[in-house]
Amino acid sequence: MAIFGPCFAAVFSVVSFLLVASAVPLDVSYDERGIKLNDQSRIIISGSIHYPRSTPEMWGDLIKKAKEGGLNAIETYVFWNAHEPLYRQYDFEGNKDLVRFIKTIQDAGLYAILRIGPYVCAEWNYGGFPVWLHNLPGVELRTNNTVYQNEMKTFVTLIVDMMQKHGLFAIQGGPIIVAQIENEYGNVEWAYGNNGKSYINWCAQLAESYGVQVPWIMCQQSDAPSPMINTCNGYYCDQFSPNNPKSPKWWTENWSGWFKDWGMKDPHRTAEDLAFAVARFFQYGGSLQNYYMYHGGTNFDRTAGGPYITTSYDYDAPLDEYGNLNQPKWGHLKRLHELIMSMEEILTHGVKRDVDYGNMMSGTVYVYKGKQSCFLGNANQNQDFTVNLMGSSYTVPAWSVSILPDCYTEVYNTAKINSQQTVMVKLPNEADDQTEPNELQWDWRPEHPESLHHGVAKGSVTTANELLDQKTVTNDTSDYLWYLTSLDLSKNDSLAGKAITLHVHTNGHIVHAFVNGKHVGSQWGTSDHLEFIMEKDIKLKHGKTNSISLLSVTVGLQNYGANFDTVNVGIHGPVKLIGNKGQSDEVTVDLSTNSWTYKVGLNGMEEKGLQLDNARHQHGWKSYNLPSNRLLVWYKTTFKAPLGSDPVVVDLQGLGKGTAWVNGHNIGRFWPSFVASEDGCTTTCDYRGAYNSNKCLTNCGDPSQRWYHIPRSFLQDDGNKLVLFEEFGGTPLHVRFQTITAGTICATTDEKKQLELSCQGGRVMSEIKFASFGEPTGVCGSYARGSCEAPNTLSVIQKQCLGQESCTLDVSENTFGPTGCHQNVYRLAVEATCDSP
Ligand SMILES: *[C@@H]1O[C@H](CO)[C@@H](O)[C@H](O)[C@H]1NC(C)=O
Ligand SMILES: *[C@@H]1O[C@H](CO)[C@@H](O)[C@H](O)[C@H]1NC(C)=O
Ligand SMILES: *[C@@H]1O[C@H](CO)[C@@H](O)[C@H](O)[C@H]1NC(C)=O
Ligand SMILES: CC(=O)N[C@H]1CO[C@H](CO)[C@@H](O)[C@@H]1O
Repeated sequence: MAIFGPCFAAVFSVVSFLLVASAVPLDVSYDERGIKLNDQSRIIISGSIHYPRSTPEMWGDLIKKAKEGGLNAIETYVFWNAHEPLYRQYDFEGNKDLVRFIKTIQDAGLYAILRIGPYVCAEWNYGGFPVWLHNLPGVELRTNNTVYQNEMKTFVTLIVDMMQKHGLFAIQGGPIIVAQIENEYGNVEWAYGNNGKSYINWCAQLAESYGVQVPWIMCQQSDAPSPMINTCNGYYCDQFSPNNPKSPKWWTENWSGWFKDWGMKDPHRTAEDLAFAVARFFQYGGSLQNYYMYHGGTNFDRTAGGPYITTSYDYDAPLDEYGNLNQPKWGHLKRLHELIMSMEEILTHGVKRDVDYGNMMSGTVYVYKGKQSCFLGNANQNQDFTVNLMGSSYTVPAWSVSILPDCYTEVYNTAKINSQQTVMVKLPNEADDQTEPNELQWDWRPEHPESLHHGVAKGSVTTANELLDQKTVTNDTSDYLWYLTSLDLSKNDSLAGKAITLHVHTNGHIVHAFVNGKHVGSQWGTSDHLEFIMEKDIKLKHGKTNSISLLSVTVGLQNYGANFDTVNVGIHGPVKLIGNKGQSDEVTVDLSTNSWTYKVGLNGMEEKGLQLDNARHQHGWKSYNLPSNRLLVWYKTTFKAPLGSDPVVVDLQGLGKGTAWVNGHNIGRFWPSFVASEDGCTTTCDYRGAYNSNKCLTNCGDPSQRWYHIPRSFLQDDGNKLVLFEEFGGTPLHVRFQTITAGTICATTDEKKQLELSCQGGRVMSEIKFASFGEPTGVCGSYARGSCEAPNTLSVIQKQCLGQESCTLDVSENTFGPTGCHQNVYRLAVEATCDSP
């Protein structure tokens, strides 16, 4: 069947016919041009949506918006440690319901790419590996090791069997057309020597052994054994070619933005640069590309990796953390996707010819069945070029690609955005009348520091005459581990009469120290410096037994790098007491080989379950003398859900660091006191030139994350419970609940284009603040009229759009009347306010 035509509507009807037909078995194969579905060559435009980073209630909407954005596939990793948190105890419920997620993709008529890993990286805790795996005797991860390989095989087989049982592979009529084994192993393979090579061959054989009849990929694997397909990950993949000439050119991770660490600013990748990268990939013969991420979402609970990855995993993706369209990125890419899809047949079959104009300016012509399509790509970062193509001349702005589907009319240029920009706003919770921030009623209770009494501690404990790695002791069932010891100063007190310093060397990530139950200091590292030494002046009780309690806290386990799984975490020592430090009579008492008692977790969390706020522990909470700046304290309050359906966030400004729960759901770690440094931000962002994650930063000098997502499905109308565990000290008095919605929409569009204006979530345009068709200048919020304009522009737009959720304008003199300008191309600039109807 031919999938070709100048009209998008026609193309979509053909595509949807094919997708309905995908309920019947689909044969998947590929050649060097790309994937073939029932022997038909296809272009796949896919986007990553990780199911545990949203909720099942959100999945349908996210996938629908991805489809409307012009994608025909959704990609996800499979998260082993989410599914098997404890050895052989599986969890496929709620937002871990992988089958439901794949079926939601299928119901939307999209294809699925399943990257099983099981190593996934993904800024996910420990790269997706369960920590119990690391603690199995004799295990070595990601290499030729029988213990590891048996576990990997057990898990991968479980997932493949589960997909097969539910008929989810293409050959069964399901949506899965591509699967992945391992992940970016090529980046680290050098560190594993011959064992790495033999492991990768074993992975390939394992994948093949399932006989599921989909192509298997290995991204970033330049020695991928046939028939594994080596694919590219990165910001740009146009220069990539697979190691096997029979493999297609596929891009499995096109980074749509970047993730964020605690203490980092907000990274932004412009729509122009992202579109440029995608257009160049297709110009140079790519046929499958995947946005990493299309929706980033939220690292709920303890799923953030890193260490030091924030709870928000927004990624500046086309759909924002909450599932709203990130405009203009979403719309600018949608137009590109629709155009590329309309050229599917010629791109996958056409004879390709490249023209080099010099100065990084290139043209590509595809010819098929008497038709031709052209790309003009300018990779020069500061010079625009005017070039001749088949007798006509075209100007291609620096760092952009023009697409001419008939080699004559420029339908799209990656640097010219004709989609609206949406400025999102946060609105107060009208249901709770929170006009004053301290309307919420707070209860609190302390979390008492642990210490040894007569050599023992309450609750589940381990002891050892050494300092143990935190992962080994906790199996990562908690962020928190107490390292407890005591020192008898009744006999040989070499420290008597001296100024005493407590010295703690830790491999990360946070340590709080207590001596005889009294807090003496807290310190933390950063993503660049995980390992640090804390030294504090302390007082000891001479002639008595002194207790020393160190609370070590992890902030997500490392997820990337050669042997990342063996990186130490927690207090590895030395832990010392130093008398008269730096003086001639300095004495050191090394406590590292003392008897240490280990206690996993917090009393309030692991033992009492305060985060669940169940009836069992109602006593012990106080509603008076609300402390601020107190270390280790629990807070709780009750609130009404904001009205409507807009996404809900809680502003945790004022708090230090800890964990938050809503109605028992862990909404993630918070750390608003971790402020990004003042320097390095820009108000304008030049899309030209290669992107990196330090380009185009915002949010300097502000908390790296202040707002935390509460999915609507976690809420009931009234009586919602927010519980906070505060670790550093802060105040809950500024906490408030808000909704996120479109506030202002802006657009500038060239003549002869269609412009759709839309407020999301049932809001309508209440005011057109600016409208000019002619030669307007400026940016959203400060547009200005030019010397000429069509006089009716405002009234035409008011008539068509006011009171509407969305409206589509035909940008031309036919619509707005004559401009009286003498430019080649007139432009429309419009700014509108969105409000409740
Ligand atoms: C941690 O996991 C290992 C298996 O890898 C198990 O033997 C051990 O008992 C677990 N430890 C705890 C504290 O649960
Ligand atoms: C891989 O492991 C197996 C079994 O432990 C061993 O026989 C083989 O020599 C190893 N391969 C390499 C390349 O070391
Ligand atoms: C007393 O402590 C000091 C310093 O730790 C040590 O050098 C010395 O041997 C100890 N003496 C006795 C009698 O334990
Ligand atoms: C893994 C990978 O492909 N990394 C590349 C991503 O893109 C940046 C910037 O283009 C390169 O520097 C990395 O090597």
